Amino acid sequence: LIIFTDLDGTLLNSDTYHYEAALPTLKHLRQVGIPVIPVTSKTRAEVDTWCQHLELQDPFIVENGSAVFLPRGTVPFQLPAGEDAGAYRVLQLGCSYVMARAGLKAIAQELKRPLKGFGDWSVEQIQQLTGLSYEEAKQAKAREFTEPFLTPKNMSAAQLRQVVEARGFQVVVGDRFSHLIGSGAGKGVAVQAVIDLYQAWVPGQPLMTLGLGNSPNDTAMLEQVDYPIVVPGAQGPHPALAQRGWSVAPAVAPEGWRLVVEATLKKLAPDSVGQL
Ligand code: 2M8
Repeated sequence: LIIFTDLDGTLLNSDTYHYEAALPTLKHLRQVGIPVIPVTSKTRAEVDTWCQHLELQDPFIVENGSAVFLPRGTVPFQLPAGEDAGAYRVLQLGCSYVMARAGLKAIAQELKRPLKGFGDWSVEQIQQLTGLSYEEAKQAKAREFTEPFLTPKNMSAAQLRQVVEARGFQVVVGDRFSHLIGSGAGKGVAVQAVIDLYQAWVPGQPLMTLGLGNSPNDTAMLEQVDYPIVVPGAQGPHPALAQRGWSVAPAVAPEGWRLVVEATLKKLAPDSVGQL
């Protein structure tokens, strides 16, 4: 079993970012060797810090599937060819941040709208928009591949998508922001790349995959896994995910995450449940 999980609003509470309720479950998963792979809009700098809080040592996927970071010292499979950054082998799927910023400017000009993103804001402004601490907002601003921007009002999603795609980018919708990402990126392709690496390590053995998300930008990840789970917000599951008929966790993050992961473990991997 491999667990792929979004962070904001899925494993971390969407307003307070608290996560403590999930720590015992995460510890158990680590002890029984079930990888927990963050798949998030967050930057490498943010996820690095979150991996320390959550005590995760597994691969992670940043900036909406723009890059997969594989810790060279701990992954069981053979590392694919690629560049190294610090302790990681990096599989880049998306474009550079410079490209994303230039893309946002060009799209804004074409739409005659002042589209504003993280590159236009100070750390303090990002704090106000997100509720992150100064240090966290600084890490969120340290973007390498994608640009989160305020979704323009009075414009259909289809109209925005058309202009974005004509310029060779994609747009995905997170909790608070839209994200301009490269054409080769995506939570779905990045999750599949990680599944392929684990599968090559145990050829012929069936791998089970569980995915958890809460926003439209999680759709591609949830489509890629065997067991997709939607974590609801305070108002219930996001309508775009609710209409897919996927299972919905019984509570918001992080309690909903814990409950649904423990229930799934008992069903799919009863031998690994132990003291849970
Ligand atoms: C952004 O991501 C969230 C995720 O859904 C959003 O769109 O609201 C990203 O910029 C991320 O880096 C940042 O940590 C987060 C903070 O709320 O916002």
